Amino acid sequence: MGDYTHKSQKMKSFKRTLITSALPYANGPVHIGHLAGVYVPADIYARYLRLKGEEVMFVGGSDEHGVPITIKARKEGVTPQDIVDRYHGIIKKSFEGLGISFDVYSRTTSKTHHQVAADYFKKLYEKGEFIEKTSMQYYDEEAQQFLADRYITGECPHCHAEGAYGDQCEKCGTSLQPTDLINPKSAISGSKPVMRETKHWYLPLDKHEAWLREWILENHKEWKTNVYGQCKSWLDLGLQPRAVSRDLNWGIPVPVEGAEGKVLYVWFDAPIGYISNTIDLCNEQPEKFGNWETWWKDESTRMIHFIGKDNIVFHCIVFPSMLKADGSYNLPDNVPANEFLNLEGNKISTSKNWAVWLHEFLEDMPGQQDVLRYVLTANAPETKDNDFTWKDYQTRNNSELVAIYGNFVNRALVLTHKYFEGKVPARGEMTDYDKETLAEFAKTIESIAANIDNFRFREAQREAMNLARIGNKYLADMEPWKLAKTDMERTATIMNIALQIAANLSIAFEPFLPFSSKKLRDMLHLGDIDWTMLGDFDLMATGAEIAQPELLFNKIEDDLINFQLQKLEEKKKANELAAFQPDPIKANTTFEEWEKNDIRVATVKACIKVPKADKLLQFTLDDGTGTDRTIVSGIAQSYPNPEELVGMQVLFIANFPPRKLKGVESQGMILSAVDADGKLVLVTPSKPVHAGVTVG
Ligand code: B3M
Ligand code: ZN
Repeated sequence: MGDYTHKSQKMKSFKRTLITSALPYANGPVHIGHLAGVYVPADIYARYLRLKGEEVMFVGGSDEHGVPITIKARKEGVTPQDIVDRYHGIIKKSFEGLGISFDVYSRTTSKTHHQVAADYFKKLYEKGEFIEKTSMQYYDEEAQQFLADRYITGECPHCHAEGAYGDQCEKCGTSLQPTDLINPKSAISGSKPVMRETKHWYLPLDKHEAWLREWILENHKEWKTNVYGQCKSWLDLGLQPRAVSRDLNWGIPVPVEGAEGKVLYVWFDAPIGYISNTIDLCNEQPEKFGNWETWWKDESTRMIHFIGKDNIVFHCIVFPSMLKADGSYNLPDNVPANEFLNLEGNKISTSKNWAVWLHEFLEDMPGQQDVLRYVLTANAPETKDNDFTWKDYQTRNNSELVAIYGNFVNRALVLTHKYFEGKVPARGEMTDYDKETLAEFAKTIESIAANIDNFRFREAQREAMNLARIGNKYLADMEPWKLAKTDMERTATIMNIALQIAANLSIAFEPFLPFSSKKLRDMLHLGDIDWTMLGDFDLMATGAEIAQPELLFNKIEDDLINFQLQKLEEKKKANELAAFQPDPIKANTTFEEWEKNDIRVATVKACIKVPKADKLLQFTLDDGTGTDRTIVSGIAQSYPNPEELVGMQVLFIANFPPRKLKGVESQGMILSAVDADGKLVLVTPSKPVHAGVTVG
């Protein structure tokens, strides 16, 4: 087993690696942001270590507690258990579909987990590791329960929108405390909540601050800059005690007396889920994984947490404090958290349905798992937020996977069939160029490993693609299809080298692109592999038969990409419509006030775009006076073919003072409705009327 060298030059030897990946909330499916940030890198790492023959356990599972799940259940009129059953199923199946090679994928509603988490709490409680505090919180007397922040709505104190939540106003984005809300209301019964005293248990993080500072800031300088930086700013702000229980009826009951109606806070139980899932796995496969405690408590085990940046504080500060409070556990060795992936330039949002969902991708794009894995790694948000676009997906497939890797492999196999009846030809004397090619190849292999060891998966995959580039260039330079006419011996050597390179590629790409690597190995009739075989240029024995070639990757045409783009737009629109709320009614007016507006009907005689203004249309109207009236209106984006409006009747305010817009004098204002998506729609009489009549 290997020695693990930290960048900080601290040497540590280890025998096995426990890899955890954040447990996704089972209140929705998994999207490409989760994949790029957490699951694809964790899977690459797990596959790589397994290929190296190391002892690995890769733990995943669903996070099935917490308030959002209860809110979703209430909205749909089902139980929280129904919600988590549904999404756990979808998530688990879609991870399998993408080849995320968890050794265990369990759930925090499991019996094991409830027991393990409750015992964990009890031990800390008995050791005196918690403090108890009472505080005032909103209580719903009708529903007889305390209200989580999200269960209280009211008027936002900043923008005065109705329906702001106790933790945030979604209209203006301000973070709130429940007590900030004007006229708070319970989302459960609609009644006015009252303040009540409640008792909770807190983990005194302030007491852990000193050792955390030393452990992270002194001993883990090798952690990724984004992770180290976030930890440092938390620590520099000073840590506060954190509540580890909640007043809620969904979760793991707090296992001490006098705690009726209280459950463990979801962020207390979720990371313990990593332990419970380890226990489940060791019980299921004791011969393979042995005793669970070896994975959590033995000093020769190292633990790596793969997470997104929003989970850093929980994995670097809160969970380690929980582990330390117990006293018998290892701490994580590294927490290679990623930043966020955006989609087509906008933040991925579950509530706004702006996402590419994994289960839908697998249905829409069958057989393209490796393409998605490739693109997500190529654009992985390792050091900063990054963007996923469908156009880039297509380009990377067509000009990298197809044109470089796929093309090389296809040529190597097709030519072997063409000239050597599908058998690996014998390699003769190698030229200097052959030797240089293989030397460059071997050097690049080392760089893949070094990058993976340092959690730089993007760079590692880029180097793997460089290996394919080396092969592609070799064949392009050697032109065996020309040589075959004159020199079969030299052709044989070239094709032998090309096949050895192809065999190496099927190993080098295995952690990144497991589906196509397997397909390639099957075509080459290559059996079991391991990482040490990389750089061996005798993997393909002379005379061995290879299968008929099939394409490793297929070109992706525009229509597939356009379908995905359109799907995104439609979802966004459907969501905007579903989220529509009418503006609040304005203050009362009077008939006299209203009558001052001179609203009339006109017939459109002509309508053109205003030059150099993408929003403006210039209307020429018959307003019944016999003189044309010109009105400029900002609705060009709703009507891309303005000539089609000719003949239509519109309503306009005739007594607006004229004003100039882009050099055109506008005499009045045309009325339109603002649709839920913000688009303007012209208002027209339900039957034709005489141009110039008044509206009132
Ligand atoms: N479920 C948050 C998330 O999915 C949370 C992670 C738990 S990891 C122990 O981002
Ligand atoms: Zn607001």
